[in-house]
Amino acid sequence: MSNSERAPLVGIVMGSRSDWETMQHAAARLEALGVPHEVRVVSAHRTPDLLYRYAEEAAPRGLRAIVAGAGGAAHLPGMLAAKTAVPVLGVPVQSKALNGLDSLLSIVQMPAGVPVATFAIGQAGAANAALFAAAMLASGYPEIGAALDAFRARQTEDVLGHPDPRA
Ligand code: RP5
Repeated sequence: MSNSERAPLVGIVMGSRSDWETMQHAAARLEALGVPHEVRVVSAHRTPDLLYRYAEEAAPRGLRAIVAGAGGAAHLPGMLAAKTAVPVLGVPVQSKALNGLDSLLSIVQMPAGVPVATFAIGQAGAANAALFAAAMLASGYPEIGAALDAFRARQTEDVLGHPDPRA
């Protein structure tokens, strides 16, 4: 059974199918670390009722974190955070018009009391949000912690093993 078929611990959601190019990097990291997850398109503007339902059902369904990516007027992470106590990790998708600065500011400037952990614009943010979600789960799921430690060790070895950037 693949990690995306087991009862999900992490929900990856995005405002549009067009966000998948970015958000696939979150899914790939969770898959590699053996973190059960699901992937859904949930739009704050086009499917607001679905957004509410997703947020309300997140905790009872066992989700421990939601990685939410959106671009432009990126209200998805903030509105999810408004409707669930499950931690929301926001990923600003790089928009065409403003290169994702709009997305970043939309997500990061939450009012006190409704937190969204905000990551970098684009692919790096998606990858790091997934790694952060895995780190949040590590204390309760030792196998995820071990996978994260192994990933970090490989990453370090890779850098140390290739010290000459011309090679
Ligand atoms: C946002 O609008 C989505 O998150 C996406 O980044 C952006 C553009 O959506 P599409 O017009 O590509 O569907 O809601």
